[in-house]
Amino acid sequence: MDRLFQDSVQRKPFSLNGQWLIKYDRQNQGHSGGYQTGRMSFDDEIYVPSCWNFQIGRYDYTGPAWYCKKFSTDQTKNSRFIFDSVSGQATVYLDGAELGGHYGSYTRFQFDVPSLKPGEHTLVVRVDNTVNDVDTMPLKFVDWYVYGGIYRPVKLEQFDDVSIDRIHITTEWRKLNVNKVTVKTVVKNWTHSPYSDEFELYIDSQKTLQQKVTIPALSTQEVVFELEDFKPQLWDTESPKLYSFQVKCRSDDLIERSGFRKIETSGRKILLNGREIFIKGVNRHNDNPELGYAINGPLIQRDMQIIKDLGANAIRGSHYPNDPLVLDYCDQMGFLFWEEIPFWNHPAESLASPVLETRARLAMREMIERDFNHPSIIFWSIQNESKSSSQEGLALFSKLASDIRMMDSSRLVTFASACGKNDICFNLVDVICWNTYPGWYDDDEPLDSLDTRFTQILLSNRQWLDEQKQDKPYIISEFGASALLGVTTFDEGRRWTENYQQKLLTKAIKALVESKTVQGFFIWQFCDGRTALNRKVSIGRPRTFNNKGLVDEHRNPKLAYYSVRDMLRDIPTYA
Ligand code: GCB
Repeated sequence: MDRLFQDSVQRKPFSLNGQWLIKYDRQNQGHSGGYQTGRMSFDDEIYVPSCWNFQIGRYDYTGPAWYCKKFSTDQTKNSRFIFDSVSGQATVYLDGAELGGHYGSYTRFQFDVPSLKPGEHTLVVRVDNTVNDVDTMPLKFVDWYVYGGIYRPVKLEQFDDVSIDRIHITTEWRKLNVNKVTVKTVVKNWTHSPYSDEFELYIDSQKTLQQKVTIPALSTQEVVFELEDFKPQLWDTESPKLYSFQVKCRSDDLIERSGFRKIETSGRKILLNGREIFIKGVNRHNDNPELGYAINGPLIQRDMQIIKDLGANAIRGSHYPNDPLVLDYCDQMGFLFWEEIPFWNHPAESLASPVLETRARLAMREMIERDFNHPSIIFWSIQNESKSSSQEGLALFSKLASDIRMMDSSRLVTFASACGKNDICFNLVDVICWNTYPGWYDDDEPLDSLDTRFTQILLSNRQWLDEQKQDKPYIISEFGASALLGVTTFDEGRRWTENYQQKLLTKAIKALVESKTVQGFFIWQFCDGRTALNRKVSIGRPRTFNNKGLVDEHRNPKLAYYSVRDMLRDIPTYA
């Protein structure tokens, strides 16, 4: 996985990025045609990581496609094939034999091949980004672009005898002080004999602890380090202090980076290290007009700089697990991050599907396992705008909420509701988040009185929450208006103009701050982004883009960007 820091000293990963061959399989003939061997004729070459939609003529391709890459190894080694993200359903074949499958477009998966023989190998991946109306994540009806392909890095790691597979760092607090830090690692012994070794923990390159451990043959075991006297400097938005944790033994090492901060609620307040915070956030799709989800390091870094400059302190990674690079930048730049699974506008019928339940719970587990150590992440979100007013929603979201708390009790649980006062799932969360679009979808209030209207809505929602005994923080997780870059007017009431968006956002932010009803907000959205091509979505989306960005898809600022920037910079993060 590509990170912003060196994640191992001893490993020599073998990148499987670069040119691959691809065969599109609209008729789904690949299995009967023996494509898993990689011996068919191909349509094209394709660079990995990328989205196939950027190949000429494939902009709207949805369905199966077969990728193939040949590579060579020179020694017999225990091998692990790691895929950072592949769209939809992936099935992986090595030298014609199936290694396994994975469903879920935005998380990492891997397959282990003990004692891979030297020589030339053929790696084939069947990728299928088909979506339906019932049990895919996301569904067919979605307001962003569901790209296809192998769009995050692929690599091969090789091990002699053991591999250190994961580091999870947990903190036990005594009030606002770190009482104990536990560094839990998972170690795999690939060999047929027990492996005994000294395992060492280094913090910022200083050897801190060591212990002798024996891992039984062919098994996976936890190796746990407990730090009783480690008194780290805390991480916060102003001073995002990070530490490096390296666990090593004779034949492998793994490095993670983390920080220490306490996030909790107290009544309606959100507290970061005991200090009340106000969230000034933007929603961001990890998308780019030339690269899609394969948006690379320099472009991500630029987005982060633009958002910092805007005066925001938080980002919602709408609507799926983000690239680990985004999270690394958030950690080191002091952003607060909201992460969620691609659970978007699922209706009640679909929420009852056992297949959807399995997929949602897997996505949640993979996201939390992968991103557990990022101090920037403060919210795990269950879903966006799915039917949280239904019993089906309540049943499934209850399971997801308890899965989250079982895996990670150190963060806040939320979801973005579109059901408002009909929602029956607010008891499940720590923070109530509500999407609302006055002045765009929700009502036709004239622009001039929109601030009053916004205030009325906020006060009435807060009052309703009080009546429901929901004494919790309340956040507006989406609000906004579309503007086409370059379309300006003297007539501010004209929708789709930069002026209308500018006015709407500034009035909304004023109401959000002055009404004292919310603990923060996330503007919809940071930048314009490509949306679904089907008529149902695109009919209200000029250029087939969602145009509610503060900047357009090339990150050119609209008028609203400057006005919002002036306002956000003046809103303090800490009370
Ligand atoms: C929403 C969705 C978001 C959409 C946005 C819009 O409520 O959560 O994904 O793109 O509204 O622009 O309609």
